[in-house]
Amino acid sequence: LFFDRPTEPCFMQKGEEKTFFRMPTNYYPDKYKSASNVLENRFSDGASRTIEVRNIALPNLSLPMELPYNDQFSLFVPKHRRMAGKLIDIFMNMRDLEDLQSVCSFCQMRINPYMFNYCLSVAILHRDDTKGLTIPTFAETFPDKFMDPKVFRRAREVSTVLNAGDRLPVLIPQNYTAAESEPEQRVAYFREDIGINLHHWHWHLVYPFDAENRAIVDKDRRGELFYYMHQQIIARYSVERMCNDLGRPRRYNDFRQPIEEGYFPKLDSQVASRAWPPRFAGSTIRDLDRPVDQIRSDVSQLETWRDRFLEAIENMAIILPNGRQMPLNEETGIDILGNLMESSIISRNRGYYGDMHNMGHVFISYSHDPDHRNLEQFGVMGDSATAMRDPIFYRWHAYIDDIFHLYKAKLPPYAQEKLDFPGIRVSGVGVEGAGGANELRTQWEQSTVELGRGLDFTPRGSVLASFTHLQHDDFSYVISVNNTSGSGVMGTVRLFAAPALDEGGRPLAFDEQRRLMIELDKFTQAIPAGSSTIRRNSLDSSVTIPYERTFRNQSNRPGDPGSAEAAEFDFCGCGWPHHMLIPKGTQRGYPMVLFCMISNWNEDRVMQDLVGACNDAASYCGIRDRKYPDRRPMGFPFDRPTAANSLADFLTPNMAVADCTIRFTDATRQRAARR
Ligand code: CUO
Repeated sequence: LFFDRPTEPCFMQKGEEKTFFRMPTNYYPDKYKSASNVLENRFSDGASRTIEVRNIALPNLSLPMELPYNDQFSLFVPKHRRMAGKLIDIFMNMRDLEDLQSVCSFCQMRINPYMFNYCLSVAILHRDDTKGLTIPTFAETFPDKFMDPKVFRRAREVSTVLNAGDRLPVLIPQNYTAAESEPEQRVAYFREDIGINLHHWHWHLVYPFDAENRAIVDKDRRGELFYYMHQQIIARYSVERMCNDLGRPRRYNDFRQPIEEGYFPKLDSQVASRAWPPRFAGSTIRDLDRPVDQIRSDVSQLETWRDRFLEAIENMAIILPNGRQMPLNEETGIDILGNLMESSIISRNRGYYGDMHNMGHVFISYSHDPDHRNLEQFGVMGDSATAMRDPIFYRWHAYIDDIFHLYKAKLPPYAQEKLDFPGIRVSGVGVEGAGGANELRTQWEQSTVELGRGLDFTPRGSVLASFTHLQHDDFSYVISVNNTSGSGVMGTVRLFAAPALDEGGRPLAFDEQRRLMIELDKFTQAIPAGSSTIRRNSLDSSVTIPYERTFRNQSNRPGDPGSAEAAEFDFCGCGWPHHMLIPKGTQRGYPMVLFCMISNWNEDRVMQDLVGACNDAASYCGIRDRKYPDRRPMGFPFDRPTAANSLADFLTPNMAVADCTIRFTDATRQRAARR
């Protein structure tokens, strides 16, 4: 209930069943204290259930309460990160659920709603006694971070005029942030996709930057996953651009040059009652001096940190706080660099390597008001739920990615025996679906998302918004294998796809193509002796989560009892949205190459128990409370350069490729109510 109606007082009602929280008088915020009796009577009236909130000795909340209730909240701003880290610790340290409930009741009207939601989500995700608790999707709680604010006006109108059952969905326009004359708009469907932005928000929720409880931050191969998940975003976005006659994103590597791309988000913050500031084309990042955010940092600082990374990569060693060098090796180097670069509290030397990636977000997000003279808040780059809307996100991360690749380029190419799986031959791979053999089909699809939860102070009940997103027809991979080892073996099937041609229509150089390889799926497979065929449904991808999990609006809207299915999904919301599994393609048919490798499971496996874990979108998200389920470097076998001149030269017998096309139809279908 703490997630429902985020800025309303915690006198909750769920559907027809009204629940009343009886709070100790001292829990009421000052503005309501004198009226606490009136409020009690008003909200307990007709309640079928009363929850007595335990009166506990409250922890010291002064640090998190420093953020004004009606301000924006950014995980990238160091001060906000510290405040959130403190609040996470408070929530984590409450000795039982009742105490957690008490402190939440106290906090809800005092703590900034964005920060409250974030910290409580992190705590629920990490506390032993809250695992399995269903939390509404962030797009329902704060729909203002995901869609055109005109929608809310219409939704309020609809809610006020009509009863829940009679309300028609409110339409979210498909292209509302720029005109067609802006070339970047061609990929707005990707940048502004609700599911993609939810995935990114969720990823950063699963991997918080700051908390006293180190275990929350210090997760298995966290730094490497930071590198890999964002590398894949850049690869996917690059391919998406290429399908739309745009070049790959240019790295944002010269911090003194203006940023060519502007971005006008057309989002309003319902909490802060402010429009998100735009960034005009040709803006340049400037030295920051914003006492309100406790930020004072010069652009030259970013350059210094960058140079230190380049120096570390040059030397293949980082400098530790005690002045000693720590070598970057094949096993842990990328993880160490990822943690330094992001950075989080597990950075090995924040004093020297700083906070490069996060502060890049901060510099860009304040380029319109670097000294706060206009009292403006950060732009969309300052929030992990909105950053991916802005074209500069991809230019910044393309540069971060490039630095990681500089490092990867210093590692030796994989030797033949690391790639091969003796006795296993993949004789063919292909896809089958509605488009026939090796043709994938895409189109638009119209779906709905629940807004009722995020609309404060309007009549209760469901109100849906319908929006249009990319979708593809489901398909299957068909893989022919020949096992001559004489007995059954276990293998890991790795599926990737990359464009066949560059922007000029020429075959892509292999070194560029490997960096555009997008992971489609990865799974463990028993391979019997002799010839066999593996069929794998695209819906089972280890990269994606199903549509219902991304949005969770069908089974779990306010008023519906949380279904068993919803409970099972609980907090496994991290995962690339399935509807964005494959790029849009083109109407003519966009040529891609599909790649399949079967590697030796004995060299890949991580022995662990996966019962009850969220493990079906592990490729980009890892597995909750477990190790990353693949011992190989993330991105294997394409994460390092090789001597091969072409993909064909690179192949060992346990690999196969197929030419595929993605054909896009410019038509919109309605999403079936449930699938
Ligand atoms: Cu995910 Cu830059 O880290 O946004």
